Amino acid sequence: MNRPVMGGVAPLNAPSYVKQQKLLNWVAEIAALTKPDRIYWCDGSQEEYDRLCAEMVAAGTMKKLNEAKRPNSYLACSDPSDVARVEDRTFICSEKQEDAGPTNNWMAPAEMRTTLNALFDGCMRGRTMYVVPFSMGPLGSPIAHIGVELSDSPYVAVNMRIMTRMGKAVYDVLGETGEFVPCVHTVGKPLAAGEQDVPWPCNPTKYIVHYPETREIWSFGSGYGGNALLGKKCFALRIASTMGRDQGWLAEHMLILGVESPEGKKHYVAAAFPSACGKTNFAMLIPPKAFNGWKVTTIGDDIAWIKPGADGRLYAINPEAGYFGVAPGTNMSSNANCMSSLNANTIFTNVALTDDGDVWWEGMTKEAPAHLIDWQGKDWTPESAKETGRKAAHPNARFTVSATQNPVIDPAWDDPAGVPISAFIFGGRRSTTVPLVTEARDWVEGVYMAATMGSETTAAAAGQQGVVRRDPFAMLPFAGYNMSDYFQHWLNIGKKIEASPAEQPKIFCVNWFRTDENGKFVWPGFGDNMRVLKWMLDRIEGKAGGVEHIFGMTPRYDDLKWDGIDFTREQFDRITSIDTAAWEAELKLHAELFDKLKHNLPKELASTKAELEKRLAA
Ligand code: SAT
Ligand code: MN
Repeated sequence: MNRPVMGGVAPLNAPSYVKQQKLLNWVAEIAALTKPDRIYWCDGSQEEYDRLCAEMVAAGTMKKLNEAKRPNSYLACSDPSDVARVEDRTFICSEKQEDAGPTNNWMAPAEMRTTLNALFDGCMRGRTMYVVPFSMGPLGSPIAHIGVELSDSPYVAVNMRIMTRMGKAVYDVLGETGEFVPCVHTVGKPLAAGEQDVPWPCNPTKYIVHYPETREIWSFGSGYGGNALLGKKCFALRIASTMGRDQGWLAEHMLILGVESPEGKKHYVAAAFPSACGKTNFAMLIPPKAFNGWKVTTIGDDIAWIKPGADGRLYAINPEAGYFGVAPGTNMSSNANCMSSLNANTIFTNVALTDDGDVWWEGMTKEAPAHLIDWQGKDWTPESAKETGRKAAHPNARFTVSATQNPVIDPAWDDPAGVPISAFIFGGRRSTTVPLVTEARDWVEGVYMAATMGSETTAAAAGQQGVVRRDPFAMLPFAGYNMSDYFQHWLNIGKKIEASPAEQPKIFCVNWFRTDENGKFVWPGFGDNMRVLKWMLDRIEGKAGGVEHIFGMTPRYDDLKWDGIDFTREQFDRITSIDTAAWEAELKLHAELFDKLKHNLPKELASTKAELEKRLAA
């Protein structure tokens, strides 16, 4: 191995096509701090991807899957301590604490820099530092932005190639003076000379740090998902939301889908749900048979960047180029489009390995294979699982796959201009209280609904699962600044588009997750969500009725199309009924949230709440 002499600095090795001095200086500076053995500049080519994957197979980080069953695909299994985003280790280090707000962890930037400098000093010893240039959004789009991630994880480099527009071409857009968001990532496990590496290096100490004023990201100690693929939650949501606040646009935790009627009328809608609540499934929805002629197409499954256009409408792009989706529960009936996307060229993380070199996860098939190697490398059988309750795949197991493999990708998904948004949908995971679908009477009421959204927690984040927490706009772990200021920003955008002659998007709130007395979901969800989507489109076009209740407008049973499903009025009442006592309790939780967010809370939200309370009491 070609190591620098003790105490020496690895040569910069920059390719001649990198023309920006500021970038070169920064890479040299980070290398001087982190002291990698080598610096490698990623060009984003297929050859490079294949080579890095082969190196990880040799190192034991990944397994190559059976080429006949799952061509060009790999399985990576993480350290059992590194399986999800770590929200309690995520920091927004703005100069002023009030700019991070009460929902974010905060530390003064100077103090955090001191802490991180000590941790990053020599953290890449014995490793290669990969220079990963990427564009969030179509290269050169006026809505897109560039980042460069320096990481000592080859797993990060290959995942970034799928999840973003990564490679050489980014330097052409960057030129000599273009702006980029600097992202520094380390698994935090330097190697001493001759020390044998482990398959998934990481560190029990973790820091996911954002400096919004200088637009920097520093991540220490984790190799997993949003902790390490810094284009995703760190850049595209936390840093981008602050850019959006300053520049008049929105960075949102939203899927974007296109829906076309049999008559050929097309709308785009953006929908916010917390992590692991079905965004990928909704974005690839297959309408029920009775909806013959309706077509749903995907722009994105997780993140939307939205800017007001010259015509007063809101235009959205998907800043990502791939999907990092939850595998468990994905199957041919829940999401056939997703399943066929995963046929080849996919990286799986923390799913189980079959005896014939393929993958399996809970819910993939009704019956589990007779024998598997589980995500922790142990033998697994359905019988042993019954005894121990051990899952074959981790509940937050993921696939990484290019968006271009999605059979229902929207033709405009890569359009630099973005697509116009006709509606926003906000949804949480709630077993009670919140009805199937509600239309806000106006923008402010819609912002109120989104701001007060609650959801039961999932395996996407480390911590307790199934507890209801307020998750405003599904952005609780992702807003890069004060949540009340974020609400105000939404109200401001509303005022701006209201002043234009263009039609304003409608806002809806949905809940697919209400349960019966046995804890079973009442609503079938998945493809049948098309029934709700169609009602929304009919509302947009002024073609459907509904009934007003204390909280907004909901469809009556006969306002939905029920062909091809046996869903009774009784069942419908069950998931649309407003339980006054439950809503009184719910409003107390809204009050708690507003009390927590009282600094800069927009007064429109307090008055909307007062109106709600009045209607509830009447
Ligand atoms: O790990 S990620 O943050 O990318 C996934 C998620 O929480 O949605
Ligand atoms: Mn997400």
